[in-house]
Amino acid sequence: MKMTLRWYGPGYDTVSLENIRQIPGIKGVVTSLMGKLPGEVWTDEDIAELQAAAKEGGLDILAFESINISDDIKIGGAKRDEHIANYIKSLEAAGKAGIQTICYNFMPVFDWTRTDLWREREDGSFVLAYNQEVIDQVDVTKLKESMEEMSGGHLLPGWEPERMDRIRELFDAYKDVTEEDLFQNLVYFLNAIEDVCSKYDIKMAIHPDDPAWPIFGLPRIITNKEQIVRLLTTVDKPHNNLTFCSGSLGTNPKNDMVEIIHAAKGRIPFAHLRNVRHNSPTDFEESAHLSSDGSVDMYELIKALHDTGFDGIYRPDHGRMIWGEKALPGYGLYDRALGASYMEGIWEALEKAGK
Ligand SMILES: [Mn+2]
Repeated sequence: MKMTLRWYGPGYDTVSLENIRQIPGIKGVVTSLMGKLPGEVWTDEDIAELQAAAKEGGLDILAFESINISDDIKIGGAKRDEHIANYIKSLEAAGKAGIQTICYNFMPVFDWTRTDLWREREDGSFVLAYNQEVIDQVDVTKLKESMEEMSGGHLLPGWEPERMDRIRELFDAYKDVTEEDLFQNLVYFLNAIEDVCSKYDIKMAIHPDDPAWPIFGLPRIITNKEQIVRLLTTVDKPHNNLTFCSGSLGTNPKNDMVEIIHAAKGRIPFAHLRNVRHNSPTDFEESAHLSSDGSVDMYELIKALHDTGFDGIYRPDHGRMIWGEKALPGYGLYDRALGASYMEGIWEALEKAGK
């Protein structure tokens, strides 16, 4: 498995490529055009510029995370076909540039959701956390302000302010969209992009919903094994794949992630690996990567990837904020580097034990 780190690109990330490059075993970065709104075209020039910036730091781009899907595509709205045509142009540009793994998600309105971006742990580190009781009391129209406050003014991926300004309108637009509608709109999208994906051997890798259950009364369709298997079998084509994310699927203790990896065997080109600690049935926090620090057995997960022949890319996903670092919540350098080394060690042991 090839280790990568997420890098937000020039002007967005606080961690330099020079530092990322010094993490032992790093093979490249996964990144995105942060300035693009969902529905807009990624041009050849946009991608060439981003690739040049990565190259200047000595690293290649191994995947795009993410090319976001517009709400019109998710809802099946008036601009769906126009936005899909734009998405196809973006995929064409990515394919021409040699980038063949594309992460995306199909979550309505909100990308990942947390209630605390700076929860202090016993050891003085800071982590992202989620508490359902807080969510149940939250006024969604004020969520943008509270996220902005918690992020310390950084632009959070998936929380584009332009979209959050229209939050009421968005909730209205999703009001009659059922889980089944959302699923069928995803199938429509995947069928529509099949040709361009086959042309460039592009692997679309859907990211699970985070947290892995419906929130704010909005439908969620990628939260467990049954839903993932349904998607992979409904569009049973090489371009339809999963980003296996232990941080998202692991939010629900009922998910047996080893089983999910086996069920999606051969369809996981990209993995996000990290641990989660469940404090109560309604509260979890993002712990250090080690099995001993959280509720997920990371050895068993990585072994399941190894057993199923995983040869894709992975990233250590989020890390804790440690050693006084100031960075985008979840995306500091130090703890992600520690996590990466830990997981590289597990992989090396599995490789050698298998010989
Ligand atoms: Mn993830």
